[in-house]
Amino acid sequence: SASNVFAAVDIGASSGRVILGRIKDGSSATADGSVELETVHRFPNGVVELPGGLRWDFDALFAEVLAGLTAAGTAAKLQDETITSIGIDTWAVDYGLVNAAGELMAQPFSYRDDRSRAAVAPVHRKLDPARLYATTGLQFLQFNTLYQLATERDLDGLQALLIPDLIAFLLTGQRRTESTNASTTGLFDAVAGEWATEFLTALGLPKKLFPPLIEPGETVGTLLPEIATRVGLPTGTKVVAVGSHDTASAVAAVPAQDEDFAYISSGTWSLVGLELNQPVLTEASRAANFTNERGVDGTIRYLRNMGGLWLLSECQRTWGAEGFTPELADLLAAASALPPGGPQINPDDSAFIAPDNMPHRIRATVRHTGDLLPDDPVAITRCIMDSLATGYARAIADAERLADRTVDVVHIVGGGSQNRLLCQLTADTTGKKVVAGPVEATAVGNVLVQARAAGHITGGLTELRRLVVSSHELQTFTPQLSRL
Ligand code: ADP
Ligand code: LRH
Repeated sequence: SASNVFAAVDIGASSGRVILGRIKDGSSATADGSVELETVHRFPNGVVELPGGLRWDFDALFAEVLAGLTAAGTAAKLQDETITSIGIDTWAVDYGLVNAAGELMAQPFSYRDDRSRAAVAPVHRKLDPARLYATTGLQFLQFNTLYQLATERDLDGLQALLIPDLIAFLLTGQRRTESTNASTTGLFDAVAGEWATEFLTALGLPKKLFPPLIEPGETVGTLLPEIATRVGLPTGTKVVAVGSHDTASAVAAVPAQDEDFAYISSGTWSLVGLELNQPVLTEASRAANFTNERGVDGTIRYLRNMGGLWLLSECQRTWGAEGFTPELADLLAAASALPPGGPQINPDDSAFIAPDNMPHRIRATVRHTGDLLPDDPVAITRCIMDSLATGYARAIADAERLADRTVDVVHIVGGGSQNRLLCQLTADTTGKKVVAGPVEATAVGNVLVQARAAGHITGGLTELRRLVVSSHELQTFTPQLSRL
């Protein structure tokens, strides 16, 4: 029974999965190592309208995690294998409040809930945005954790556990804050790699609101006996910290080799940027709304958090409610056939954050600019793709300028890497080669960090990425000048 098998729990805003990752010949000496994925459990996710706001159905998600781990154990047993460890990643910024007894006080709010918007001005009166940026390097988004926390009434005796940390806590009983995700709170010092305690104090937040930091690769703990029994895994099974911010895991698995690359993690959101060794904390960077999030191995994910395929999935939800349910592939094929040069929107418009009749809001925004977008799903789909591709090109050009870099290739990973129209338009708007895939980069990054912690891989991100390249079929798109 080999111990080269790892379970990745990866929950995005639109869906979650539990994946078994197997490392074959991963030592850096062998060039032909590989990482193979087996998806053992999949489930939908989305915000739910509950009394008091937009929240995540965390109890349901945790039940899916347990079901997924059970399925993982069963799949491993079938191959006479033992799962070495479990890694967890989810979307960033959101948290659950837990009391001293370890009880979750309420289902966690979603960052799409509007309540944090009103907290922005009061927070900025206490902490000037320029000062916040100079320390945290975090792009302003109205839902960053610090604004959400500013809406809480009474935090006495409570701790805030970011979503992956909350899952790890329920599995192991151990409270930690994984550092890549901590970097999305607005309360984390990007240079020191520590909590910016002075900001917690300035906002009147308890000093110990968050549990101590843990780095990707360190062990959180082992499964609680009752959990191990419930999912049928050995009690000694470890939970290992990975890049628990899904974007950190995705970037760790970008199949880049030696080239200067940009990446786009394309899913519900589009995370567009560069990997750097040092944060860029300049006023120009702040003005351009670039973030310096922490990556695996202390790297900086210098990126812009842009609107993403939420724009399309929300349209699909509205059309579905109206009885129009085309296959995504058909919709994209029809949109590809439309001529270029149609109307565009700003995907970052805060008007698009909440879930509510997206086609109408997109058309209203276009009308506002004096243009016209027909009430036609194909035209609306094309408008979204053109707008995203334009935004991607602008973000990459801005990142190159602000970080003083030039990139040769753009890697697109995540669900959006399957969208050929979007990939081609991105090649056209950037004028750069686009390499698409892997779709499951996040789970791959999650598995690779665990495998390295277990000693199956040695080296840094370059060595991890070598395994991604050798294990995945990637698609290349070259700029077509005729489309410009
Ligand atoms: P998240 O992690 O934010 O939940 P994903 O990375 O799973 O998001 O990406 C989901 C998106 O990927 C969907 O909204 C959809 O637009 C896109 N997608 C999924 N499957 C396909 C496909 N077969 N072709 C084109 N796009 C796809
Ligand atoms: C993508 C993501 C992104 C965050 C957003 C809240 O899933 O983690 O990096 O900014 O969700």
